[in-house]
Amino acid sequence: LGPVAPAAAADPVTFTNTENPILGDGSYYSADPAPLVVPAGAPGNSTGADQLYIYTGHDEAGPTRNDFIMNEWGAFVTSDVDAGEWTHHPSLMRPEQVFTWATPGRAYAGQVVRGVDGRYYWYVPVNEAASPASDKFGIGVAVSDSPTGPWTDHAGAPIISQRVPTPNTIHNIDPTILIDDGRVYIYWGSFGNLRMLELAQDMKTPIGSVRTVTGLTGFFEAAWIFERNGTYYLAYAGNNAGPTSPCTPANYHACIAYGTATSPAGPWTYRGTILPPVSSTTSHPGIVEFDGEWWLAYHTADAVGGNHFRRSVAIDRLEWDDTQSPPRIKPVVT
Ligand code: FUB
Repeated sequence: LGPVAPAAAADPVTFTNTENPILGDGSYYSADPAPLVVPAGAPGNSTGADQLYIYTGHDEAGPTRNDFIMNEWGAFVTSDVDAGEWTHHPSLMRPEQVFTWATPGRAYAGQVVRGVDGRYYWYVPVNEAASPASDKFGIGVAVSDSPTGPWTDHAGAPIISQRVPTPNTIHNIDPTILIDDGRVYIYWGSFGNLRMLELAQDMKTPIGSVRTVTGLTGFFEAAWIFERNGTYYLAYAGNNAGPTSPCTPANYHACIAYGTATSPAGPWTYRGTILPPVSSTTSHPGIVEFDGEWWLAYHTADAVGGNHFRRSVAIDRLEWDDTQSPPRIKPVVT
């Protein structure tokens, strides 16, 4: 099932599809899902119903290209996942539109959260034009009064990069944010390196120093932090084939694994896998409670014409085993 209404490239498109991927006809490839609930009456939601936004990157690689082409981020929006009635915003933000210090492209995985002031903050990895580092990724933060924008640069510079706030040598991508009792934490990283930092309530100023997160078996990238009933959960893409892989089967496709902690700062305890390796080499979790149920958004290469660089976002229910302490996530059967 594809778009039902012709529209200009950046206009929202509505379609109905109850299958995975959410948009599977190959007309638009999406990756790195980042769900956000926008309650009825919240700024930007006058529909009268709670809305689930799934922000994504846009995979624009041709069929034979062996690398990402990602120039923009968009979002799928619904008020009822089972009904499958989606509005797709194909292009909500491009790096160079918002961040004067960024180069176009490499619009990798980000996350939108509502700050303590109720505004929408979009944390994204982008390349910093002036960085002398060979890895120019930095994490920028954009702000808006609406979940669909318009977005403006909130910090005027990367809040994290190989230059700031403290020099580091990791791949500064895949930010995920936790707001907990008014305190703000950002986690990020890739290639086995996961870092965290507390931010002030202005959503951009570092508090304290960068910490290394450990204890998550086979952590590769794509961290997703959330809290449920006082337990902190950190889901992530597990390592590819290798001695520490949590994935079954262990191959060159990542799985989604998770750990738990009793505080945002850890220590973290590995708790198992949530999703086996998918058809794309990368995997990327986005977990949210919406409409009284829990959901796992991820991506696969399962759309028409899909491949490792033409991924498409999918969504499944997530169920809990509350007989264990702390409660465990039941593995998703796709
Ligand atoms: O989409 C580009 C990168 O691939 C993301 O930043 C990673 O999480 C992986 O999904």
